[in-house]
Amino acid sequence: MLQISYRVSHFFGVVVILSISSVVIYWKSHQIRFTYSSIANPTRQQKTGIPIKACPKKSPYLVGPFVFHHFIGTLEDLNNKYEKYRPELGGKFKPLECQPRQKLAIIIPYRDRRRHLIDFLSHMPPMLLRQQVEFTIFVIEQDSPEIFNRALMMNVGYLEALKQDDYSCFIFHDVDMYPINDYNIYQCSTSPTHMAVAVEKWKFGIPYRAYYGGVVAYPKTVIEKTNGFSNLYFGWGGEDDDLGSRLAVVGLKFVRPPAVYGRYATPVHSKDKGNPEAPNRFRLLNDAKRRIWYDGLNSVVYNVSKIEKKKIYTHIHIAVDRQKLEESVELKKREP
Ligand code: BGN
Repeated sequence: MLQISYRVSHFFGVVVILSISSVVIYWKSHQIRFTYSSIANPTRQQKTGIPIKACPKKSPYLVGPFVFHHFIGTLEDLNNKYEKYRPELGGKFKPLECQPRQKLAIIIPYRDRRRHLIDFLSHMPPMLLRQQVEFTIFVIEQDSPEIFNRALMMNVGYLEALKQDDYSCFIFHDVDMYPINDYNIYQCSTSPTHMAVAVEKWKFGIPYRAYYGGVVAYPKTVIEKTNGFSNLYFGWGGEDDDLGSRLAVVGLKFVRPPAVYGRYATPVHSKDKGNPEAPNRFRLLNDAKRRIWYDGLNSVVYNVSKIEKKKIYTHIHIAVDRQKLEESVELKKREP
């Protein structure tokens, strides 16, 4: 990455100084410095183990808009591609040149989307590294045969990620949405943030004003306030609208990045045959504001069937017993 800086100098002659990582030109009273630094190469400070300075508020590596490319290759190819960034097992990536400000867990509710997952894993890390973010991608896969429950997988992802490390920021992410602007920063502010505001499949817009799906960022404190998310939406639709209702109950509003930044590419695919519409979503949504206190993190029930700490991400397999879960929510409701 080439950086150019300028300052006024007290030296009035003409001199060029060359070193391995920079060229400094003194010309009359001007000093122009060209510095080359590679994100991939650890600094001397890091090699020596001396604490490194906090990352700047704005990363110097941001390039602005960039393009989504479908990745032709395997997970093994990606493991090799990212080896130079030295992720810890389970896929924890850290900027090598500075101390990041937040620990980010990206939670992907997942079932049966291998191709999209490979594209996601190919697309995301380079952008997040340019943003100088510390992050881990958690893929939360719901086992067959129960109907898919996206918001439940978000609750599970939150709880399971916290068992691995003290993450302060959580981004809940559809596997088939790919950000295409570096300035859409993957960090949490104090407010929850709806990040997917210019989505390709809706002509780089959103389907309705209150849409709150696709990609949302939550600081840990807000998830605690809303009791996480609803456990009851089995099937497609409504669970993201439910998240929005919860925020209103605890007196919070979500924010959005400007549409030029919150842009997402989306691959074309037909509606999931394996994920039928949730027939009770209208009834659930009507009642969303009342359920927040007993339907969420405090009543969730699930079993972890497998945790796979892969080289570049963590894959957690979850078994769901719908009856047990619904009973648990009901029990919580009746608690005095
Ligand atoms: C909406 C769905 C959302 C979905 C968007 C975009 C519902 C609830 C109806 C009362 N909401 O219609 O969940 O993200 O479409 O596809 O179905």
